[in-house]
Amino acid sequence: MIKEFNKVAKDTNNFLNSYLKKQTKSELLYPMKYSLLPGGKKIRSKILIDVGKIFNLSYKNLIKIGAAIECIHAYSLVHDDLPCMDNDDIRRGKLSTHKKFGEATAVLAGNSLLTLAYEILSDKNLSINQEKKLKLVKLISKSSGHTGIAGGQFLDLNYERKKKSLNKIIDMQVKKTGKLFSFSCLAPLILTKKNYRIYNKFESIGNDIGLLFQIADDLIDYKGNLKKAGKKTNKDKKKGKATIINLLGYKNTIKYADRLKIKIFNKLKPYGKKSNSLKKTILFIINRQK
Ligand code: GRG
Repeated sequence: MIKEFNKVAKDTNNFLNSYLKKQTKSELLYPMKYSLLPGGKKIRSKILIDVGKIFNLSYKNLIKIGAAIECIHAYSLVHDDLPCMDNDDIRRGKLSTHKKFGEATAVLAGNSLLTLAYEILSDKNLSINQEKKLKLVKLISKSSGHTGIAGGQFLDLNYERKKKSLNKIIDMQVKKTGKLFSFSCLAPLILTKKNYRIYNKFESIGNDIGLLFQIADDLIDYKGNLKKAGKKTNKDKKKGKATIINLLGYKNTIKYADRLKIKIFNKLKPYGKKSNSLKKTILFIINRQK
């Protein structure tokens, strides 16, 4: 499992490295690289590859699409760490981008990572037809903007120190984290032109994987430590974050996550062995320590 993870991470990083090398030089390239590489677990790319396996898709194309996802993800982390957001000094075991380069540079490097994602998706070297490219661009935009990551982040900041219902917390976490996972699950379907029923099913699988991922992240904050997590922990309680753990407590959150896992696995049953890789990644998500 770790071997498969490492391969996806390595191939994604290699692609991003050579893509950045071909860019016209600018002063922002270094802070962009710092925020993007070698980067984190590349779990969104791994999910994309796993779903691609179910539908027998080309690994090479998926690595490129995954690289675009990782650019948006890195951008969201750079902005998430800013003083006006979650104000964090450490990310991926090193200084967060604004701590290393200053706030203005972090904002601009983040913005440039966002636009890089669109550059990668619309690149002529991504060998898929224009119609599919356009669909990918539209979906990744919806996943990142006010109906996705940015909208979820807005709610997350707004819900601090407020008592929110489970449904409101789930809605916020699905937007903040789930929508990009949902993109990872849907991009392969765009490439294969699957029908609406399957599309809706994988959209909901993606949202649920993202929610599960966010719950695991909150559990790491609750129980983990800086050395293992590569970022400060025990922050959610101090900040009064609206999380499922803060609402339901530790034990009930574990039960909730277990039910969510069973729900996802049931939806994957029709795909038999072809979904084994995705199932293993989901188990990794639940048991991860960073
Ligand atoms: C519109 C893209 C965009 C961003 C602006 C700041 C912001 C709005 C959104 C923040 C969203 C955010 C940081 C969500 C948390 C998701 C999460 C649990 C991140 C940790 O992901 P990992 O563990 O990180 O995959 P690595 O380091 O492994 O890549």
